[in-house]
Parts: sequence; structure tokens; C-alpha cells
Amino acid sequence: MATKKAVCVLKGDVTGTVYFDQKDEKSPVVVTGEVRGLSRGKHGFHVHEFGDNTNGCTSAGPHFNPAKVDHGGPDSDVRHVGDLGNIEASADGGVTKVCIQDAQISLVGPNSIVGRTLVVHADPDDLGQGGHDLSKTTGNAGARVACGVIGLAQP
Ligand SMILES: [Cu+2]
Ligand SMILES: [Zn+2]
Repeated sequence: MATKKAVCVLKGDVTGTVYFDQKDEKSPVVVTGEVRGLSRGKHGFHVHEFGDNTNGCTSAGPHFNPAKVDHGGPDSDVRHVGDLGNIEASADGGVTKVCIQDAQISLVGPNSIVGRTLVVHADPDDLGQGGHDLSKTTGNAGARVACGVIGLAQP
């Protein structure tokens, strides 16, 4: 397989553009880009199951979780495929750089995120460790402040 590239334009209360690059099916996916307008602090950052934004970010459904396991953080042994953790804004309203490498998401095969939705949340993802009712499903990351469908990018 040649290098695969995908892209997501985030829209909502904040905006952004996020790129996904994968050298071959065995390689991690490199996630880069920018999100503009976040409040200072950590914000949950996930791939949700459906590429359906007909009812805004809500219709993207739950976290992409083909193995039907509990929510976790990107480095957890048990996690959803879509669990990319948090991005962190250093000040209110500025530009937050995204720079993540992840070995569970893919651009091909059963863990492919192409055609699914990337979501940025209002609150921090507790990575499954918060002890809240929602920790093991959503990380209690709160509202969906922006989202966009992940699609194949121009080469
Ligand atoms: Cu999410
Ligand atoms: Zn999750």
C-alpha cells in the first residue's frame, strides 16, 4: 500500500483542520493539524463511530469501538480504537497544534477511521480513570464543540 492520507475539517463552536498520514497498514497513523478557538485546558479528542452529521455532532454516535471494550486513554491496554485522548489549549481562543501518533487507528482495514467523525469536546477526557458514571464510556468529556467527517485526502 502507498502512503494513505485522510483529512478532517472541524466545524462547530471551534474550527480546525486535522490530517492523518499512514505509510502502510502496519505503521502508526500520524495525526497533525490545528484547532482554533478552544478554551484553555484539555479537551477530549476522539473518533466517533459514524460519519453522520445530519443532527450535528450528535449523530456521529458513540466512540469508534469495534472490539466492544471499555473507554480508556491512548496508552491504555483497554481502550476504544477511537480514543485519542486529549488535546490541550495553552490559552483561551488561540491555535492548538495537534501532534499525535497512534497505532490503533488505521486508514485501512477493520480499524479504519475513514468515513467516521472526529469530535472535539468541551471538557477533559478522564481516560477512563475519573470514577464518574461516564468514565468507562466517554471519559466524561462533555459536550461536542466541533466535529467533522474524516475523508480521503488528495495525494
Ligand atoms: Cu468524543
Ligand atoms: Zn472512548
